[in-house]
Amino acid sequence: AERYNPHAIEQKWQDHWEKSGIYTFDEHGPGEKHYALTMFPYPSGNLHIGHWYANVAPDARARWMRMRGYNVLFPMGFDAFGLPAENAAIKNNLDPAKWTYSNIEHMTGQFRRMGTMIDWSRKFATCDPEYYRWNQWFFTEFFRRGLAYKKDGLVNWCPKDQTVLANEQVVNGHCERCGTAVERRNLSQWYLKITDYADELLDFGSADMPERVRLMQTNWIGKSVGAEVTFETPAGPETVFTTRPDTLMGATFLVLAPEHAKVTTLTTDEQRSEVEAYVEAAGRKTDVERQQDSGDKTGVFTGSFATHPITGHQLPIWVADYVLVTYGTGSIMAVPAHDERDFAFARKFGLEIREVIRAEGAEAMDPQTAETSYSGEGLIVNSGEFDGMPGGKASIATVVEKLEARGVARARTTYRLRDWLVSRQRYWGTPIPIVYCAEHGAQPVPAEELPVRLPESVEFTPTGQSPLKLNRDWVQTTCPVCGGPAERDTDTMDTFVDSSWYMYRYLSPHSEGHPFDPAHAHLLPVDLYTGGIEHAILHLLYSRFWTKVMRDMGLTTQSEPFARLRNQGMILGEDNEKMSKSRGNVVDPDDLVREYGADTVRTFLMFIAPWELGGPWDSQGINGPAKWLSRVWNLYFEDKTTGPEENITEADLRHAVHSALAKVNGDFERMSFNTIIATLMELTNILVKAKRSPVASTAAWDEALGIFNLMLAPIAPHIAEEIWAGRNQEGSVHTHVWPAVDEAAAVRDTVTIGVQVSGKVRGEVSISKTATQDQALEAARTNADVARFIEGKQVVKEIYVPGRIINIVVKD
Ligand code: ANZ
Repeated sequence: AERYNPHAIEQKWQDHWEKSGIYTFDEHGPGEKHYALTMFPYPSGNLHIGHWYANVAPDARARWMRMRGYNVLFPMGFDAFGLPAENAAIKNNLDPAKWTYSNIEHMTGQFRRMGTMIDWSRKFATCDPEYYRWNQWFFTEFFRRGLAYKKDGLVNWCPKDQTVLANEQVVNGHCERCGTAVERRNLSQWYLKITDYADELLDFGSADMPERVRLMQTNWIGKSVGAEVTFETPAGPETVFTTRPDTLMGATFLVLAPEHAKVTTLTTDEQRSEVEAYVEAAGRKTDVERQQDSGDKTGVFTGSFATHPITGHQLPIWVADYVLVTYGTGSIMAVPAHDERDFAFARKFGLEIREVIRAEGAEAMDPQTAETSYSGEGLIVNSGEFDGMPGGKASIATVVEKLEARGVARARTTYRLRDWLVSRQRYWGTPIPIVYCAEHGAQPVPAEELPVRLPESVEFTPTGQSPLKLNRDWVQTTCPVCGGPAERDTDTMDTFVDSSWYMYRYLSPHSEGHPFDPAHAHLLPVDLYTGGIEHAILHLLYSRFWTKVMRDMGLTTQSEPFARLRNQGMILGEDNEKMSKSRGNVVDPDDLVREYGADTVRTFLMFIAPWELGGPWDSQGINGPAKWLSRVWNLYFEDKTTGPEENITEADLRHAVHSALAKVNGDFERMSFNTIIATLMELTNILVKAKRSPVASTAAWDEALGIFNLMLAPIAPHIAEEIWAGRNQEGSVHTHVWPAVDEAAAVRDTVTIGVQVSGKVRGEVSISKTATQDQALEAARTNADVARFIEGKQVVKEIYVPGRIINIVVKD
């Protein structure tokens, strides 16, 4: 018989599947719906090993779900707007659209060679005007609902990419994409009002997401419960936000952010030059630099004082850049005894430290010698009527109530989350569908005029202004209200808008009347969403927000887009470093497919590590799965196998097959792919032996080959299909129903235990769990492997430890 040659079969089956359309999803098909989605790629040009890793395991799982009778939607598209296309255009003078679509074409071919069950009839790219038209439609709907607004303000500016960035795209003060230090600029930009949904976004409801993802989102939203307290100052009342109103009596000074509006009025003439110099220097630092706790605290005195609302004490007002203008009210009451930053600041500038919270049983704090603040909850001290109450969360409500009655405070909750800045000064994105009329201001482009298409010929050199601005013909338009002259907004949308709702578009990718056809809403939500942990905050938070707005618009009844989320790990280079061209440790999946075939690459990527962990590439390791699939091939296509005659019984064989099947089911459910492959490999060993046993002429053998073929199908779809055809089965293995576990065969009343002869393991016997000592020893003595070592010798002792071991001690 022929040897296993993946190249002789893979392309053939891929063509066949495409022609027969077995992967085309039919929303009216039988079975419960199951929507499985893997995050769509950016069309950078090539699928790398990470794409394979991210896609093959979810593909195997989707196939398993389908064979189990679910009606599985498993689509794919391309997240096609963004800077790389534009940068390629600038560098190589290429049309970004041509560059993008040719990459998509190439990558679609690579996906096909992976042998996935993706329904390509649903493919779209977010740069298709038929797609981004709906970004624009959503934008105008958000605008009408007050959820999109334009605002002047300090924004993050990347000097290299020459565009504004959302807060989420700034990592440690640097551009997430290119690593350049981010600057601050004052610009008028569009924002989406995600803060309206802050509280709801903290509630994950039924959405099953990994704990760390929920934690990252929760921290990003940063809800703080506390109070606003008002202090009188020479520039009028100043309100601060605090999470510890119970420490009010310990407030010994106020601090304003350098950009705070009252800084100028509060600064006395004497302090003016010092304060101005400080404010200017602070303007050159990023928020992150300012908040770095390692840094020495800096600040200046304004020369003015505030009145403490309870004691009437005069508290000095300082300016310091550890207070951010964008959080709370941009000013704080400093409580050095109980806040670390305030403590460091007070120590440095010799300001008063006053203890008002004490740990139970602790000594009083000595403000002269104390080395740190105490930020625990403790008990309230030195605070008049509040003394003896527990501090912190336990007393916030009571303390605030009492202060409220005196008219000095009120309860307040703040969020770290900011509205989503969506304007970008680049070309390759969705034009913002707003026109400006001298008389009617900002007006949304009417739905029937959408899409506002990107003009095709533009000058790309990034100037810091949108390239669209230079195209006067495109910019000049008419006002939808009065028909008079008007100008278009020349910015494009953040590409995260595109990915915030794409999972809906797959339901009806060609719908011209809706972003998605409501008739298909029963396919929602996505049942299993898979992708990288790097999207734990931005993409997931944005798409959860988008879904809630869509729900409020009446487009869906769902509040969460994804019922279950799972993240794969990363495949590193063989050197345990991240793969990168500069390190020279990149593994190209195309090369691997040419050498080993797609089925082996698929199998190896599922076998190499627990899927959610990932791990280093192993160029030797891939030979294991390659050899395994050859053995599998021989099992079915070789007439005889060489090796000694074996004695596997029908019961043994059925037990092996059905217990493996039960294990594989459980592992697919919990997405433990490496253990699925391990189980199938073990089962192969047994099948190879069974083929050399009399059992190979029984019905149990036929059943074993049939079930194994089906179990192989999700993992290695091409070889499984070839085996299916080779066994003269009808149709495709991939549309066949998954086998049922025979529970009686899967659980067994026999155990396999080792047999030692004089302490050395010589063989194994399968015996009933309830076997007597005599029966067990008899089975051991007659076992061929064991018999050889006791023949002609004198048995001096026999030991049987039920369920564990038999030891036969002999003497010559
Ligand atoms: C007095 C106080 C006493 C505070 C104390 C803390 C401990 P989170 O939990 O992150 O919300 N704060 C308020 N606005 C600020 C700003 N714009 N920039 C920097 N810090 C600011 O933090 C809330 C606490 O951070 C507030 O509670 C305030 O300090 C400070 F024993 O007020 B606290």
